[in-house]
Amino acid sequence: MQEKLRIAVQKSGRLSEDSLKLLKECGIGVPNGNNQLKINAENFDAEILFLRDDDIPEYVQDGVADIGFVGENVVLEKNKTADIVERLGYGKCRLSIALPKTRKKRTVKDLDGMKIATSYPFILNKWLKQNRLKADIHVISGSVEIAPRIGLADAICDLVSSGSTLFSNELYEFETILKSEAVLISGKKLSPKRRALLEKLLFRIRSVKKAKYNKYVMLNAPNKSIGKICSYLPGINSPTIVPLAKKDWSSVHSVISESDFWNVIENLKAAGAEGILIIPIEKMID
Ligand code: PRT
Ligand code: ZN
Repeated sequence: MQEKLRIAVQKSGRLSEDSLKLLKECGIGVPNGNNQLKINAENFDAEILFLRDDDIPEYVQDGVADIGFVGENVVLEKNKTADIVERLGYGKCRLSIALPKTRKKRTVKDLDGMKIATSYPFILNKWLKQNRLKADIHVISGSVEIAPRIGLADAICDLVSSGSTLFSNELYEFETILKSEAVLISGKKLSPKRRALLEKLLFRIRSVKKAKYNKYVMLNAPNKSIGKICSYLPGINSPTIVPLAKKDWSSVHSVISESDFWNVIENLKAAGAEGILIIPIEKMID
């Protein structure tokens, strides 16, 4: 039988859509499975397994799935044997300790002796130990944010993204203990064929990610300004310079990274660039 890469994806939840979108951008189609547990991917030797996110690390450890798309928070909490092979940039959140607004604390030492409700006992316990704190961990699986109000705990340790859940429960974020995002994990014992498929997928994921963080820029400028303009375009490759029909003018093409995007654009304008076009890049292949 032909070996396929078995890819675990969250069945339904915050990471499902972005994980399937990333696979699609990598040229891997996932047909609508009408609630199936397992489905063959299109255009790639892969099988998609739809699972609860909490189960993904264990399935990967046990070799039921070869790789999985899952939150780093879940990977660290489950503490299974799997490698994080790529950070994926979506599903960003933080695991934080939050306190009722009425309990103003100044240092983490103030957490000593408190009762903290969480669904992340492993990560919290590790953090408490590292900080030489003793707190009483109360494990609950959902709606952690209501624990202080019903008298179940003094504090909570839960995932936060916008902060609105904390706000509406009259809690404030006291200390972040982990920053998390979706990651790709892999089992330790992949067959050579499956490892090769993983490498192929990783190459595609990296090309997609790189394209997202970069933009193609095109601009026109008088030739006398080209030197200065090029100094603002470090880019990956040296810029392309094409003469324009307009005398003593050229068009400059390059790639700039999104992180310092606006600074670069402002510098280019100040240096005499005109008609600046910014174009999204679909894939970037090294
Ligand atoms: O059914 P299954 O077990 O598969 O899913 P689940 O309900 O356990 O997980 P799900 O779909 O809620 O989250 C999947 C993953 O998304 C998490 O493991 C994180 O890696 C990531 N993620 C990113 C988040 C959040 N942001 C997030 N905000 N997971 C949960 N939340 C919750 C948080 O627990 C809290 O209740 O959202 C609330 C806070 O959000 P804000 O925006 O109000 O701060
Ligand atoms: Zn879950």
